[in-house]
Amino acid sequence: MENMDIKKTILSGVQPSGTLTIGNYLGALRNWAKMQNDYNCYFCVVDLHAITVRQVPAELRQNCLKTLALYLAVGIDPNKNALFLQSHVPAHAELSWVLSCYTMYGELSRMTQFKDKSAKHSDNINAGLFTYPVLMAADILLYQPDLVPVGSDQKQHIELARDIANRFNNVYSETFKIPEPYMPKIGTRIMSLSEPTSKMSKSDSGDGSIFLLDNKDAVIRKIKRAVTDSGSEVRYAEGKDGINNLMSIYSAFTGKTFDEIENEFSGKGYGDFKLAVGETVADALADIQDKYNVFISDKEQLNKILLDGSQKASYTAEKTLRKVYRKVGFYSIK
Ligand code: AQP
Repeated sequence: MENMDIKKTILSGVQPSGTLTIGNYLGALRNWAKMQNDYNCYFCVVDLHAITVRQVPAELRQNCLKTLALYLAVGIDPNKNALFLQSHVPAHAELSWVLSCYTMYGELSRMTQFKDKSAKHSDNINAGLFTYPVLMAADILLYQPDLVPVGSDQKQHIELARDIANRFNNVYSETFKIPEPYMPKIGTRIMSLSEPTSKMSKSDSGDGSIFLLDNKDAVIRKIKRAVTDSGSEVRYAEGKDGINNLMSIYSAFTGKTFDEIENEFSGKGYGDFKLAVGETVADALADIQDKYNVFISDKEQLNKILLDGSQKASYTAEKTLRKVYRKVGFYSIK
């Protein structure tokens, strides 16, 4: 039997706030699948985070299962990893409260995601949107992970989680392991096709995002319409945000370097390049979708995976939470 104790631990999650994009895949999921044999892994669907933005309840429930089925479809094995919903492990919300008393207002005010999301949802700038990074710190610190594999957009949140952990450890004694962010070299920040200076997001409507469940026609159409510049040479360069983004996507899916891509398309225009990117992405997604369709149709199996996963996760999470409660001075009757 594998010895779980000698492996390092990783934790990561995705919000079920829509259908996952190739940004979520390249920035996060694909790396999880690669790391699962070498690490003791906790992969969560962070549904508590999703309600910082209004969700339709029936869609949120469905998106949780869809997200889980996508985890499985990209090759994440429920027998090797704990796969669970955040709301099934109450320790996340409980630790979040404690940590919020060790997080400064000024720190939260500096979070760029809060600024971006409050601009996007100006009619609903709720306290949860503001304290989101504290819940994320709790998500992470509960599992004492060594690494947190995420896209670079989450770097600031992980730095805050480290600061909160260090602060707590200094006030009491060593309680939390200080985790490191782990980011892919390519695909760390996939940009919107329609607005290549903003990141691709699953909650964006329109043609800026490629969703993992998009069909081939939609993928080809969106990439054909992707915003580029007035030039015609396929070359990675400052100011060519649209082309740089498509080159990153092509590179991430094919493994080709930027030099190889520039050679492949030398003398050809953006049209040929976009078609090649579209075909490559669509083929990769078709493979994921075939597997997804099998998993999503077996709700009983999905439920069982979630039950097993939340039991595994709760075991570790509860251990950390009990330690924290003891250190801060909560009275225990046990
Ligand atoms: N565009 C991206 N490029 C690379 N990585 C990305 N990630 C998200 N977008 C990109 C990574 O995906 C993981 C899960 O993110 P999340 O669901 O927790 O929330 P998010 O970062 O806010 O993702 P979205 O897609 O933009 O969701 P919405 O639209 O709901 O806000 C993280 O590891 C993230 O780095």
